[in-house]
Amino acid sequence: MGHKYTLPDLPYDVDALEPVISGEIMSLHYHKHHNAYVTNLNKALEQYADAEAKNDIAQMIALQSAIKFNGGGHVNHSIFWTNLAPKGKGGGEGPSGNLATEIDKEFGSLDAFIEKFNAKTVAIQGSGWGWLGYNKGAKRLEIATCGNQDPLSTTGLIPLLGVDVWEHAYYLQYRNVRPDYVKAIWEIINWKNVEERFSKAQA
Ligand code: MN3
Repeated sequence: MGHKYTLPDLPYDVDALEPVISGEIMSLHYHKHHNAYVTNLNKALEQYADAEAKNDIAQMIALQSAIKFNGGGHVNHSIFWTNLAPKGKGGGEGPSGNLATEIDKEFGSLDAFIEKFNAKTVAIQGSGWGWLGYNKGAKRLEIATCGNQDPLSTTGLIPLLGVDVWEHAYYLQYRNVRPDYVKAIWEIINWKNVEERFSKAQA
């Protein structure tokens, strides 16, 4: 049997992102939702290995949507937790260096980037994610959105910063008002983490 995926440690306490994201939301989101993606990913991969051992291609194909959904959920949330930081511990402190320069070059300013990112992310129909990604071929930053748990890798971009707009990410606190959640989240974005991802993506 291959590698078992595990729930990564949360880099802060569940209530550390308050008041932007409540401890109740974080606790459910991490311990229940992310944990379920990990459990179901491992289950699907185990079934896939069985099907592969039996040369059962029809079953292998049938399992691909479960691998995409749960594997995507695991990949996306593992990035998302590190993209966030408590206020006073880096949260919302703004990009610097090369990343700041590239954001200005691509979008005009940080505020213009945030405005564009929020508009696209708020407009996602149903569940999904808004992303800042790096297009390595074109050497450019791009804003993209993905439905469901499709990881950004399905678009060819390298993920730098993701915002989860599934209702489980905000509904208990922001109810149906997704724009308020997406507006507030910039107060806890861990730009240091985004910069590290940008450096690695360019290497
Ligand atoms: Mn989520």
